[in-house]
Amino acid sequence: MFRTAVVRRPARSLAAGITSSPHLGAPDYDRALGQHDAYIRALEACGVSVTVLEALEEFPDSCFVEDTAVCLRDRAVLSNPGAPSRTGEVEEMERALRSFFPSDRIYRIREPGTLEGGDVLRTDTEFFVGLSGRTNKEGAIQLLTLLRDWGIPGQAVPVPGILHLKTGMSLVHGGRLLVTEEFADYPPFRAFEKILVPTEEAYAANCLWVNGNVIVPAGYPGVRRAVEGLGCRVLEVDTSEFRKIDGGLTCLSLLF
Ligand code: CIR
Repeated sequence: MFRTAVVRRPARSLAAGITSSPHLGAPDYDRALGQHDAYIRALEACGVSVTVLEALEEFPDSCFVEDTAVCLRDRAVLSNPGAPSRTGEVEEMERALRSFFPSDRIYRIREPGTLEGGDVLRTDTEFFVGLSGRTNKEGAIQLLTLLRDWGIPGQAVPVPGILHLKTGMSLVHGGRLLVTEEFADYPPFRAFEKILVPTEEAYAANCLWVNGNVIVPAGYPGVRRAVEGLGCRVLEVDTSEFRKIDGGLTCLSLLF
């Protein structure tokens, strides 16, 4: 059960965020703010208390707070983003997380390790840490070692040609995984019941499970139908402006 969410308001500089999809155009700041408001309302409707941090103009990608830390109920691990323009976001998040965790319960991923939270998938049984262009082996080992010391199992998995592990999969109701084609037969996830996302809806593989509800991105009817079929409550939030700079639903919050 998640009680708390931490989000950060999108900056006006959002349009300068890193993107692999320039053909989608630049995000519209006002529309992004409206979508962010709706995201906060959806989280609240799922029963979490939302802390909203101020925008950071010097960091265009800073609304994607998921990448800056991995939070458990009683401790947090600050990340070390593989994208150099995002490194400074971590210090800002550390300040915010101090209101939730004692300082001796805040850990960090250190050089030469890099890790972004978008590569960390938590399932009911274990953690998976994606090895991507943003998270390297050293960063993954540092996180997995901490988790192991805390009695939590986990493993590193290669991420095939997408931004983060959770760009292509997310945990939905009943411990199932919503996955894109690349992960349909991926050996590390063999034991999971999976729901395959149609290729044309690949962006919607990133949904957000919160306390028995699933938040889905607006505009992906196949994924919406599939998730509704699981018998949980489905909430829809439009993320079109965040998508333009490779952001999805999980990226926009830290939940614990
Ligand atoms: C980036 O490339 O870092 C941002 N434009 C998007 C980050 C998305 N974060 C996530 O998937 N966890």
